[in-house]
Amino acid sequence: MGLWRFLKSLILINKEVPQSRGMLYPRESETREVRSLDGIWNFVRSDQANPTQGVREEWYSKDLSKSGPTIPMPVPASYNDITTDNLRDHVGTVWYDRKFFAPRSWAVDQRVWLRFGSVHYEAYVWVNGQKVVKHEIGHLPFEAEVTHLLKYGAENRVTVMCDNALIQTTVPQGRITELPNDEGMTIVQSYTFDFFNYAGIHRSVHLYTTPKTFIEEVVVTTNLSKDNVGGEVLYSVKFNGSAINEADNALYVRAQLYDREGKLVANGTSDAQLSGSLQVDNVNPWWPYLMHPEPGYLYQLEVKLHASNDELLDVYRLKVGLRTLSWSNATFQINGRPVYFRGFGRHEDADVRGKGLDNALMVRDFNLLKWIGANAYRTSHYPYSEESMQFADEHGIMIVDECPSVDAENYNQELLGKHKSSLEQLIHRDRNHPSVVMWSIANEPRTREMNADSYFQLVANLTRSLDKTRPITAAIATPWTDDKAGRFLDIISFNRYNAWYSNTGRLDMVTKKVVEEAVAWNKKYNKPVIMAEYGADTLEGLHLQPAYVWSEEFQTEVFARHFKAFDILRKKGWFIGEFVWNFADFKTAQSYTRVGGNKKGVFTRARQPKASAHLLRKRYFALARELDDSSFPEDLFTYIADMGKTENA
Ligand code: GCB
Repeated sequence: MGLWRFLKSLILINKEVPQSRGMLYPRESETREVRSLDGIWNFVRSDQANPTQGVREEWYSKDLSKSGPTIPMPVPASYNDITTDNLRDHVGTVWYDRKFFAPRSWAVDQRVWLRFGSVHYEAYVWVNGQKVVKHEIGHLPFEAEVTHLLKYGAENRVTVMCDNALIQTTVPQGRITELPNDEGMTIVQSYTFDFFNYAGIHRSVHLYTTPKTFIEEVVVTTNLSKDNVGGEVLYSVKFNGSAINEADNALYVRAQLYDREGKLVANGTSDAQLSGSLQVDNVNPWWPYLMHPEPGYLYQLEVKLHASNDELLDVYRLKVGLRTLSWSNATFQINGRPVYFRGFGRHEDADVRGKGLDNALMVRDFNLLKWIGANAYRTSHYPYSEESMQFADEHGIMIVDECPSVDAENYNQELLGKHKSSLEQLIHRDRNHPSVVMWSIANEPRTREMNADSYFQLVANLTRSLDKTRPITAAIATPWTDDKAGRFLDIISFNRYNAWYSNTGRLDMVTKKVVEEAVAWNKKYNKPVIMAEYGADTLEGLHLQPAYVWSEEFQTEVFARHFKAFDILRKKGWFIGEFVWNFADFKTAQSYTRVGGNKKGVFTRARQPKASAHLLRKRYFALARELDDSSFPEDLFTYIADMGKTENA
């Protein structure tokens, strides 16, 4: 590398990132229709050695089946575990297509949008052979208008090319190498992060209609009075389309707020900028699970866009939770009450469907979260489905919302741009969710590396400029002595595996080390601290007494030693949460340290409890009782003996 290029690589410049538009979750209303394109699509994998063949041969210009044999592929789902051959480890492009009808009624006075909840990693989309959109970075939605490309009252075709290749400038990063194998040379994808790089059309595909002039964006923030009795909903709307009458600014919005029973509790008309506020008396604030008898209280906000002649143009409804967040160098508060986080790092991961959206799994997971008494989780290590965010709103589960940056290293300008863009897209998508209480801007970035400070300063600055209402964290594993990113965060999260990756098997080397490390982080940055990951791989059914690594006894003991540390730390005032790694077992790349995947789950991959789940449940409910006065579930303690507690009859 020449001197100039070397010097240039040291400087990271703050460049603007593209701004997301639209992308409201598709909902039906009297002015909108929604159609799902989920189902079985046709699928072709490209020749790994010839990944651009399909583009050169224009496979999108006709049915995929005309270019070669196709196989059926479910959408949404990862494609990796569907077949019985080596599709699992395919590197590069794959193709999907399907046909659909566009009703004749859509041809008049409507606009039609094609929306993908997530395609991992890079997606190219064509409709009837015309390119409509390209999107990079998985786990985030994207959409395009297809009004002029559709044949109405006729059959249409949508084609998707998806590329799973991860390189040093993708988020997350990976490496592609060419290695000799028994047939000659082959392409190998490697990555440092610890979950399988599942790929494909992971979330639902929708077609939806809007009127010609429609509500493109709604942003909501809320305030509560000091005594939590009075509430305020501030809304701001953007429209798209030409205003019906001459002056664009003649449009206005009518906003109505309904409570859970459907009673109108506030309404108002916007100003000329389509912003306004609604005042709510005797408000039901949004509270986390077990912090209040009625957690997750949601109102419905009805937004009606009107032309100046009062003609109703568009209607969009969304759920709104009224709550406030505040934080200092020692606490995190919701509605003025201190919060102690008890929960998990998780993954979107399941047998067969990989990272594909699965409502049965999602509902089961929320039932387990509530059973175990958790009040929060981190969306490690990427944005989770929009449906799960809505579910968290409704159930009062707090979310530490993480962007897809994991194990970031070799900081460079292109990576910085995409990392920032992933946060811009995440905040654009999730800003209205009351459940989202914190942004996590990275997991285990290599924060001792050169440039880590300027890189994370720029990432944190962007995040703050987009949302001032929530604090910023990152889950850091770099030793506190070497870390260069913590000073740009509001809350320090650290990941550490005492008795597992360090001092393996030494249960007597946990408690003190956890306390010492948390204290050191707090001393260095004077900020609240969360232990965002701790745990031990555990093979369900392996029992060894005395505790030995991989056994259920060992996981239980590791947890108990951490609980002791957390209770010492809680007394210090600035220690605000504990997250087990992981909620459930999950698939990883093949490695000799992983038996069928990462087994640090408290639940198995099939979502059944290991022994540690019962212990954790007792702890989480004990914390809820101590801190928020909630009561114990009846089955929390198994009857063993009278223990002298019952009165003699
Ligand atoms: C970590 C990572 C997580 C891994 C975990 C482990 O620090 O953040 O992605 O799965 O450790 O089990 O090694």
